[in-house]
Amino acid sequence: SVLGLTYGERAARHSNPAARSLLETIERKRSNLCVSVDVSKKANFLSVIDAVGPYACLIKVYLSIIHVHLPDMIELLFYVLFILLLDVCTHALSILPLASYVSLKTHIDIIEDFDDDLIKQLTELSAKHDFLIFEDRKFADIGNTVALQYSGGVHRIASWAHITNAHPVPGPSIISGLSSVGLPLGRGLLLLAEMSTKGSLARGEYTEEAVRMARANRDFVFGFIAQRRMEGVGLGAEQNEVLDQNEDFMILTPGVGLEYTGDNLGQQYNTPRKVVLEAGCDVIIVGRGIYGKSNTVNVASAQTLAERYRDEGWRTYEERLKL
Ligand code: BMP
Repeated sequence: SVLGLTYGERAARHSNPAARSLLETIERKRSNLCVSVDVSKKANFLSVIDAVGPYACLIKVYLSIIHVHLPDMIELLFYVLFILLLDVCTHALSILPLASYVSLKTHIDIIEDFDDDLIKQLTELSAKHDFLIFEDRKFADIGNTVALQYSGGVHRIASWAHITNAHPVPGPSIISGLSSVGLPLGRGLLLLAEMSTKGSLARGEYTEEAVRMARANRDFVFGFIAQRRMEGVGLGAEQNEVLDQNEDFMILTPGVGLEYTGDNLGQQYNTPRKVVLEAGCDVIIVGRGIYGKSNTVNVASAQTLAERYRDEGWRTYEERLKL
């Protein structure tokens, strides 16, 4: 098991540059804390990151929830209308017979327009505080579409996010699509093998398949979003698969909180201790436990709590090493 190794020792066992860099950052900063910054105002978003940055190895963001400013919104609308018009012209012949029940499908997030200053500041903070950036995009489409979503659109995720993630639901082609964009840039991917929510369907055979998909794409997929280490999962004798002694996937775990057991929308929390020591996970992902639940973000308290979660996560890891 890799549980007896330090994060630093494990860095050498990964060929993916983002994985190596994450493990080295964890070791250097003595922090296995990933702060999840799900706040929707640019100013709050950046000030929370500036405050918690010193304590985190990784900052998890989901840029689609940042509000687009009104002027940008109007411009965006023109783009959409323009594209729709183009689409209608190009496909006029095939669409005309269907005119009464036509519906046009777009991918709004591959439209070019966004506040580049936010990305600039985020990247500067990542250098200032020495953390990596994980865009929690949860890709879930066919290979060709995810490649477009990952490389282009409003957010151009691949150009700044060291790490992103995907649902394995479409099968291995989602990895091919994303790695065609991310691998040349030295990016890394996590698969959502399990979820923290009540009643999650990501279990059993689905989780097993996720592990097999990752195993077949080790250069790009370096770990999972999961609730436990999943050792031996996907290695059933009937599959004739051989256990790779060097197998070292990173397990990043959301649904972590010290104060609560859940929210009223299905989220379930475990303590850092349970996650790192009992479940053998590598990185704790903490959101509202740090930046709070109200709309007004208290930066000072976010800083104190980030320090507390970092200390708890690291202490537990050191305890795990001694087992
Ligand atoms: P919080 O600690 O505030 O509950 O936030 C958890 C974060 O992790 C959210 O951004 C959520 O989208 C994400 N997440 C999760 O909670 N469970 C999962 O299984 C996968 C996730 O990405």
